[in-house]
Parts: sequence; structure tokens; C-alpha cells
Amino acid sequence: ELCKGINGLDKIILREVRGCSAEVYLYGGHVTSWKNEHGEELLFVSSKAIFKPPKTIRGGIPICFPQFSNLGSLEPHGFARTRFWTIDNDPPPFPINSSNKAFIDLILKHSEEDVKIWPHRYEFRLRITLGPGGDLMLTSRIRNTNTDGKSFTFTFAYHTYFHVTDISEVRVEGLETLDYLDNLKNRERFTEQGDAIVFESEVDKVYLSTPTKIAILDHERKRTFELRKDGLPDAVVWNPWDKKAKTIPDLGDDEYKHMLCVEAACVEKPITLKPGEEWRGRQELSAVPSSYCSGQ
Ligand code: TA6
Repeated sequence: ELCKGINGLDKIILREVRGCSAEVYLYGGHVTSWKNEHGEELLFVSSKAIFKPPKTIRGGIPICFPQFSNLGSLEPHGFARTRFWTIDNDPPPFPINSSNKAFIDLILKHSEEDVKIWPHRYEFRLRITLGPGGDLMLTSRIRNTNTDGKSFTFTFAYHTYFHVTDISEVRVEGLETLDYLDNLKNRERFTEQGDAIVFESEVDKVYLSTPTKIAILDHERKRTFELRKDGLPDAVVWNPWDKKAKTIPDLGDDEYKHMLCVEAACVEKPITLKPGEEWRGRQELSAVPSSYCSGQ
């Protein structure tokens, strides 16, 4: 269902039989809402989010491509999140079976303007699927369509903002004992110690070569988010905490308490595609009452 969102921007609403839903803006190919069958919002979007191109939308799931963060010469997190995507009505067959599921296919291609800042031609296909249980799946396929024989290299992230009740009560499981790059310490490499990850100050880390499953436990809501990923070896964890939050104009001063970014990503080892080659990367999210989770 295509309709008008904030400021008249086009958005698509996906609905599932039990009442789960998701919303996707064509601007950015950006998921801005994911609700369970009770209508509870599972993603965080700032009350100060600006839905006005060329601003980026604070919250939901920004797509970081072709550059994660400021790891290259492009704008932070690349340009895909500030471009207008189109609906792809005739996508080539996907490896996943989306029958019985609500989904939308979007596409972004190089524009002549963008070729000036990133001199490559590509087709980026994004399928966003809402499964029968309300699972939210994002599958990206990026193809090098250069005609000059040149390869290109990129980094990538699904910059997912989870909505949490109280960040101080949240635990992340699946990253303990892993190596990470600490963005707050010049991207130096450290090894995570001990138990599950908890939050008591600013965190901005890239965990390297993580397991494919990460759990985010929201104790107050007694809910666990499960993130599963494929083709994306790394996982970014970010919360700006109080001081940094105050420097972010489109984030309320106290909103950091209700958000946590956990992002399926490919950061440490960039992906290189030769002309004609395609890369796939997938992130699947589910939200379940904690008592139903394995090992709880
Ligand atoms: O993913 C973590 C991060 O790269 C942080 O360093 C932080 O700056 C955040 O993303 C938000 O970036 P943005 O450009 O959306 O303000």
C-alpha cells in the first residue's frame, strides 16, 4: 500500500494478518516503523526526526551504503539514505521465498550526479518483507554495472534503531568475548570481556566477525529482539548517552534512554565487486516475549 507520509513523502505500509505492520519511505529506502500485533512500536524514531530531504531520518533503519560512518571520502554513512528509491515492479527472482508474506521491492541506481562523487554504476535492490509472525527481513542485492571494467569497493550497515524501555536495563547477548574496534578510541582494537553487554555510558563499537544471531533483551518490557544476519560479518553497537545526545540536533536530550542501535554490518573488510558481480546481505529481526526465547 503506497501512501503519503510526513511532509507528503511517499511511504509504503506492509501489513501482516495478525495486525503487525511496517512502514518504508522511498526517501532513503528507509524503514521508519515496525509494529507488533498489539500495535506497539519496536523501532525507535526520534520525536525530533526531520523528514525533509536532504536531511537524514533519525531512527528506524537507515541504509549505510556505499560507506559506513566516515571511513572514506563520502558523506557519513554514504548517500543511499538520502536518495529517492523507486519501487521495483519486476525484480529478478530472489533466493528467498516471499510467498504468503507482505513485501516490497525497492531499487536505487547510480545517478549522473552521484557518479561525480562515487564514480561507479550499480543497481541496489532492497526487498523488505514482513513475515507471518511479524518478523522483519531486509535483503540487499548490490550489483556492479560498471561498463569500464572497474571493480568497486564498499562498506555497509543496516543502521537499526531498536526501541527499548530503559537503556540501563538492556542486555545484548552474542557479542561477549569478541574483538571490536572502538570508535571512541580512534578505532583501536580491543577484546570484549566477560558477560553480556550492558550500558552505562556512551558506546560506539564495531564487533568483528560475530555469530549470526544477536539478542537484545529489554528487561522492562520483558521482550527480546533477535537479530539474525547473513553476508554481514560485523555488528555495530551504538548509544550516544547523555552528553553526545545533546550535540545531536534531531535527537531529544533524554531520548538516548529509549534507543539502542545494533546493526548488521560489513565494516572491517570492505566488499569488492567486479563488473557483473552481485553481493547479498540480509538482516532479519524478530521480537518475542522473553519467556519464549531459547535459554531464558
Ligand atoms: O553506527 C554508529 C555511528 O556511526 C556513530 O558513530 C554515530 O555517529 C551514529 O552512527 C549516527 O550517525 P549519523 O550520521 O546518523 O548521525
